[in-house]
Amino acid sequence: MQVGLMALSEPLVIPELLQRWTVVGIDSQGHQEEVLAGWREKEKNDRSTTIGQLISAYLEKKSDLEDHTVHLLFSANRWERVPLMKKKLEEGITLVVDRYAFSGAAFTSAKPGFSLDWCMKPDVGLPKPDLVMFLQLSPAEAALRGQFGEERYETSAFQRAVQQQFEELRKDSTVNWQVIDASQSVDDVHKSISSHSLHTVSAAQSLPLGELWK
Ligand code: FDM
Repeated sequence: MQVGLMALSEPLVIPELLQRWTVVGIDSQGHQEEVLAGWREKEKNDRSTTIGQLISAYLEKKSDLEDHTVHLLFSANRWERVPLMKKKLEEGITLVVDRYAFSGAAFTSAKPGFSLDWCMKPDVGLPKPDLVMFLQLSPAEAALRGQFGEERYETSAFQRAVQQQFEELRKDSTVNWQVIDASQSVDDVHKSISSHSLHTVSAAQSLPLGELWK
């Protein structure tokens, strides 16, 4: 059984890279690859679940939600996809998951009054990624890449606080974190992601699916 599952927790989205990411070339090893991004598949108009729609409206500032509530909704939105994720993993499909529980913990714990420990709790036991890639970019370089949009959380001060929380999360040696230098060219970033991915997919074949943060 192949249990490759990766989460891409990036401080800033690089659209060209995400496009390439979906064609990372896992097929050349005879494996299938599939993107399962839950509510985030807005490019594909997939806001299929009720919870996903609540989160989207909140991020687009069309509605307000209490901070603990939105945190738990993000987590619930992952849990509601777990049966499907497990089914696909059992079929031998490698899942590439954008953000996942790591963004959940980093973003909420960057808000005043939230501990990282509390923020991680609702996601304890989710399918554990075999690899988590963090695309590292300095705030100065990130600023050159493009402007923030209108969505909630898209301010430099908040993103800096989020980055600090990611640094805390990365200290956890039970998760296979790999930091990718995102200041390289798109080609080089792609090569690096591709090589980590292929290595992990092949190593994960003989491993059972783990439980996150347990
Ligand atoms: N985000 C994302 C959270 O606050 N919690 C979560 O659990 C997840 C998955 O939502 F600012 C935040 C991160 C980001 C916003 O995500 C929308 P995208 O990937 O930028 O669309």
